[in-house]
Amino acid sequence: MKLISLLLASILIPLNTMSQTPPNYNESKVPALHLPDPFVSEKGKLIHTVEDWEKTRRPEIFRLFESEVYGQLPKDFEAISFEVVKENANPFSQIADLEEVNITVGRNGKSHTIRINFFLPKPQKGPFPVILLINYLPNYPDGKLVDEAFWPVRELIQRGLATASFHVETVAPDDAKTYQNGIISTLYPEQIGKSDGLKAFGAWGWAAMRAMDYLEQHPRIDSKKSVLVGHSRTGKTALWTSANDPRWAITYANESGCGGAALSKRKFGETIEAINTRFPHWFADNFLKYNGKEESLPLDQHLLPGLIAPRAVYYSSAREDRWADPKGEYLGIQLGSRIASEIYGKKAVFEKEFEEFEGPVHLESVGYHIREGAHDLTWEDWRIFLEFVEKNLD
Ligand code: GTR
Repeated sequence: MKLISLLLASILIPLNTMSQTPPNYNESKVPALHLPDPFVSEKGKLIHTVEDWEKTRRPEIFRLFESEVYGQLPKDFEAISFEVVKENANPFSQIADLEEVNITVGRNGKSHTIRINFFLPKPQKGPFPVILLINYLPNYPDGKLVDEAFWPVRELIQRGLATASFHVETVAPDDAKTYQNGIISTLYPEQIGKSDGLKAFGAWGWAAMRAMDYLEQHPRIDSKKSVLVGHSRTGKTALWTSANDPRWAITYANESGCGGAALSKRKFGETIEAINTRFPHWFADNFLKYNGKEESLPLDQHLLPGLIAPRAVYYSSAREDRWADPKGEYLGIQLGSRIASEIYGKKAVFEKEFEEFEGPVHLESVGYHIREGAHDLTWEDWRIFLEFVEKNLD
């Protein structure tokens, strides 16, 4: 199932983008980069201290991402309840407890229910660190809960970690025509039609926050040791979620590319026009203004890790995944980690240029690896990332 969808994706990319400018894969054609300075405020004030950052510059940058890139992520609701149901067999019953949790959220007399699947190591009581994966792969027709190649529950449980996942379809369908048919039209209809209104990434991020609401009150979970993981489209989502929700200790975006880890102004591989054309339901409508006009963006993705700092951020790339621009992803974290190092004093300086290093680079609160192969979240990615988790979850 997964293989077919990946093959289809790689076949579809060139076909779908044929009517637009063909993607650039030539480093010598990357334009000279003029990137906004994280350390100078909109009024020209130099930003040196944590207070300058948190009171002045961070809110400016957050507002730019909210209005120009991702759209709003509303935080208000009136009621939330959790119900543990038993619908599916536990595939790991020897080593883990399974909780299938319906999270119901109410606002303005309406409600919406999302589902998380949650495994906890047994027989230990915990409290356990927890990893939440945002899943978008096609639902399994046989109703099984886990594709182990993508979500290695057994290995996580064996390492003493609890792990949960939800599917984006239970929140907002991943479809340009129907994406509003979840929480957007039910709970937040006033967002529809706004140029900076809630779109699919914001909706999925909202669901990750509701999952955290559950994890936070769970007696067997140490929610201070929480890790949010997303691949590709949900890697982009994970980053925006964590910029909105300080409860995540570590945020991992695997091969999140355009609109995630990678610098848009490089225009290498997937461009803003390409992503907005294929996936108009992901980003705020304002993002359309930058189709073919990356140079006029008042920000770039190197500013995103700073919104998460001093909490930890981890990126990874795959060498053949040129569509996601591995070098642009590396620059995103290399430049983005300056907030962690220069404002928060972390040992977080990426010394080497992209072309020189072999990696992985695991620093204090930031990390990166690149592996051979194509676009996918693989066990190799998890294994290397888990080494970073061990060092950064204390
Ligand atoms: C690609 C898309 C990317 C990325 C990915 C995915 O084809 O162009 O932006 O998000 O799909 O989520 O699988």
